[in-house]
Amino acid sequence: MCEDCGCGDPALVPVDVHDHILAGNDALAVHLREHFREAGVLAINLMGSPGSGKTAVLERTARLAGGRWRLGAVSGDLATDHDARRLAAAGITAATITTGSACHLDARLVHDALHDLPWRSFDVFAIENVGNLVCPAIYDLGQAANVVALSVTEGEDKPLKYPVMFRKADLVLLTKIDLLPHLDVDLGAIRDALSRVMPEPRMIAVSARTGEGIAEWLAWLEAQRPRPAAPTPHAHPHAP
Ligand SMILES: Nc1nc2c(ncn2[C@@H]2O[C@H](COP(=O)(O)OP(=O)(O)OP(=O)(O)O)[C@@H](O)[C@H]2O)c(=O)[nH]1
Ligand SMILES: [Mg+2]
Repeated sequence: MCEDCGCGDPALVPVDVHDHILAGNDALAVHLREHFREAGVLAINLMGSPGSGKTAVLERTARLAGGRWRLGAVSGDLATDHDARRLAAAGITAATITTGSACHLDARLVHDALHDLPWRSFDVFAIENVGNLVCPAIYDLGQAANVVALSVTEGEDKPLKYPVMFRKADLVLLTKIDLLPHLDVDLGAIRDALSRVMPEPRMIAVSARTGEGIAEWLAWLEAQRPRPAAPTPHAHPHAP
């Protein structure tokens, strides 16, 4: 149970109090987004079920793109710093956010974690959210894009069962596709489910184990990176 947001239970957190919490969160998220944009940092909110392969994808990303981009991350978990340690071992500058009982990250937690990170130097900053297909989708963290890791073992119907998460996704990473030969998974059914909930369905199938699809994921990240603002033309000509 998430004591912070009450997991949408109005008996625990009245609707007006919940709205107030979200409004405060959103104001701080706007502030974070502005900072990321000014510093040229691509911030990604990486969400998904527990064990869907979020950390493994980031580890693979570092192996293939570590020389090209300065990568940073925060990793949210109820307990342990396992993921931040894994990410650091892969070459990502990473910090842990320990949430205790909260089942999602919020803008305040991310903001405070940034104090311990050289975040302005990052090209790509991954916010690995707490493993959960519900609450993380509700909290804006100042990210430029939402990415949801959905593993092939979770079942084709998850986008239909957790529409809020998938409706907010800019990209779904279908993870662990090296396992497909061992499973009865209908990729068409997953694509169909995504097309019913995502406003602009976009899915990349990847395997952190074999590296399949990771190049496409990197190309997607590259396309999201902020471009430097074009110089504004002078209104008057310079004297020769
Ligand atoms: N076969 C296979 N296993 C994978 C792949 N990616 C991750 N795994 C395994 O799936 C398990 C969970 O992976 P993690 O990367 O820890 O998943 P996560 O989403 O970060 O987990 P939490 O942060 O705990 O929610 C581990 O045992 C990984 O080895 C993959 O591409 N293929
Ligand atoms: Mg993880």
